[in-house]
Amino acid sequence: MPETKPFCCGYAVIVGPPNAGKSTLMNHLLDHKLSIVTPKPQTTRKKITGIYHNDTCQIVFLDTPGIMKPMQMLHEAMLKTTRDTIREADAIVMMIPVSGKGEPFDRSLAEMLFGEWIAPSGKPVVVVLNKADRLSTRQREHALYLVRKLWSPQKAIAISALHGENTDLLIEALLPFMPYEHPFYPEEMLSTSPERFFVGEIVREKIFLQYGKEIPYATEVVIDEFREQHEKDPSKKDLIRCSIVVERDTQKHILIGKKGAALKKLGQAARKDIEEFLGRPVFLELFVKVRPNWRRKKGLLKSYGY
Ligand SMILES: Nc1nc2c(ncn2[C@@H]2O[C@H](COP(=O)(O)OP(=O)(O)OP(=O)(O)O)[C@@H](O)[C@H]2O)c(=O)[nH]1
Ligand SMILES: [Mg+2]
Repeated sequence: MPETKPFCCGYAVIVGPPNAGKSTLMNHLLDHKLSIVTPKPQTTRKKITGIYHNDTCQIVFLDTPGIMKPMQMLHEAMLKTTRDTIREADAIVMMIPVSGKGEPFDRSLAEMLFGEWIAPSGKPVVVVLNKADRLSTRQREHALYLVRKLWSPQKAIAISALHGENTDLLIEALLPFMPYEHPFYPEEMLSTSPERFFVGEIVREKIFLQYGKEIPYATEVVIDEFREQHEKDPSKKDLIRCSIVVERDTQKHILIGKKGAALKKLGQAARKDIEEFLGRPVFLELFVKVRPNWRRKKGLLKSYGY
């Protein structure tokens, strides 16, 4: 008789600098676009739960905001999220992005990450060197050697989240640290966050992709109304009313564009992805509001869920 492995379950937090590929990794593991991904740093602002299932384990992945030097109250709230999420986890996936030129990774950044955020938690850590598609085999081996020498993690793996390379090794590496014997969530469940949260995130992703400079960073998205009409009457589309909050009038004008063209384009791109995500058609209405300095105002930040 083949030996059957006991079932295991637990929480694994993905921690790393902004733009490392944390959200890309979670999406790849779940085979679902759950967390938004853009080429700009500081895309993820809140904890995103993604539940990975297979026959032998359930791993609840926690995607977190990237670790950076806080410049304002919003950043401090984001970092607090990451800190609190590390506390919840049974194991840490420390993600370091590699570069193809010079040193294989930013050593001072990685040392700060390990010394200030990972080591003090005392939790098991699997280091993943992401974007390894940029390295030759020799460079990969050198980078892994450095990681093992510097921090002696439980495991170190070079992966490409974008191309799904070696991500199965990460699942295997996490299994010994998943302490529970029964799954927490039903098999069809992908996340604990509600649909409306992801709808807001999709709008935010499109803003990050469509606008440049400070616009994405000065923007917050709030779902004012999510009227699910479809379930009661399948001939009706769900209605989503969404506010885009910016800090200044000039930003509002840029968001809206000439004769509303930019906002229209944004709405079209967001609606397409929202419909794909929900699997049903929707009406999406976007409004732009100015809330001066919302990123520095405790009350406003709190009302936006930070
Ligand atoms: N070449 C390469 N690019 C990658 C890889 N993984 C992610 N990227 C790219 O890196 C960028 C950032 O990816 P994200 O997943 O948003 O990074 P993140 O760590 O979640 O970033 P924040 O949410 O800002 O903290 C995107 O343009 C990805 O396509 C990889 O394995 N190889
Ligand atoms: Mg992210």
